[in-house]
Amino acid sequence: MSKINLKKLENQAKKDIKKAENLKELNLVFSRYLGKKGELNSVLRSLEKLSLKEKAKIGKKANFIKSFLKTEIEKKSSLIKEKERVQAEDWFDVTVPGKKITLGHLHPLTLARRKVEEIFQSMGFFVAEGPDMEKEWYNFDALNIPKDHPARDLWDTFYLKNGLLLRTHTSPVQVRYMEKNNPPLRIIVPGNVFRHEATDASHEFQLFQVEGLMVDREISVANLKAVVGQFFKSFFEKDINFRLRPDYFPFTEPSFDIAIECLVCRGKKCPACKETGWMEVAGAGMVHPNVFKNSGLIPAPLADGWQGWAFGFGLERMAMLKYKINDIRLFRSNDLRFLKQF
Ligand code: FA5
Repeated sequence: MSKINLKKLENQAKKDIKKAENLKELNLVFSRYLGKKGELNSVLRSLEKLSLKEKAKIGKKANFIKSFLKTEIEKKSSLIKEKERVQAEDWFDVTVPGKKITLGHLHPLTLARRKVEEIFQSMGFFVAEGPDMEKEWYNFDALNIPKDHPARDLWDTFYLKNGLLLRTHTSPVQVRYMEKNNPPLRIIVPGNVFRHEATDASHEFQLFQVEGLMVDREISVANLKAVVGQFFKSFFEKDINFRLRPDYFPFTEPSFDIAIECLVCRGKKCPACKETGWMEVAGAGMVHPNVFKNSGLIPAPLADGWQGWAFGFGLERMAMLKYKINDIRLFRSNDLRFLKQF
């Protein structure tokens, strides 16, 4: 076999390797050129008839082509295998049922907040807002709590470097709203409040409060109790026991605390209700005349027959009772095992 024939054989083999589309075809190429009875071996066998010089020359060339083709076939084999692997991965069986997509859902406090807003809106209340960072005036002074008054100790306050503070309750929005709006008024104010206090099963340092304010002619504690009772009934979707007891707030007179019979333990006493069977959910009372005055409603509305009542309840505590949660800290723990239940 001449040199030219060897070159031709090499070129043809290269073309065949390139053409092979799968391992079966590639194996055939291998057998055809490199197999025992393959073309290269037959070249090597035919060398016997040649002179020593030619044997050495053509034999060297044939062995070189042999190892070159072997490498090329191996390369091609890896390429085919990789291609088949990718194709297998891309393969899509339309009949296989799809994976269920896990949908996000609302946080229990958002659910509770929305429910509260819906109930009060259905009773004609407007949803108002105020800033989380508040002036001392609105958080305290305007609410009849002058500087150095011991009542400020009721609210452990985070004071900010910019001269403001993180509001400790939603009551400042009573004043902000009455500055801009004339009675009759019916509002609720849901929002964050912050208190520099230690946490336990029923206390957090950041919580949601919902303020309620109604100013109208000849309204009394009886109206407050009726509205609150109706709200509880709609929120818990059943009749529940609640009580008003005398309390003290500088911005209401008289003042009350409102407690609900603990729904976590049904009054049997548990950590959520501090073993009392009752959970305090709100402070409330008739709006103090000084608050009207500080809001710019002068002369004092009382003179004209206007009265007002207000309440402020903790949304977490309401949600604890509704969903039977025995520790307030769970709400902001970001524990998915807890959150996934809602
Ligand atoms: C107030 O904040 C008054 N502004 C409420 C008010 C409004 C009274 C209008 C009169 C008129 P108090 O500090 O008691 O009051 O808080 C009201 C409610 O917020 C409590 O009954 C409780 O449900 C909730 N609350 C207060 N502090 C915490 C706390 N650290 N963790 C969880 N809930 C709290």
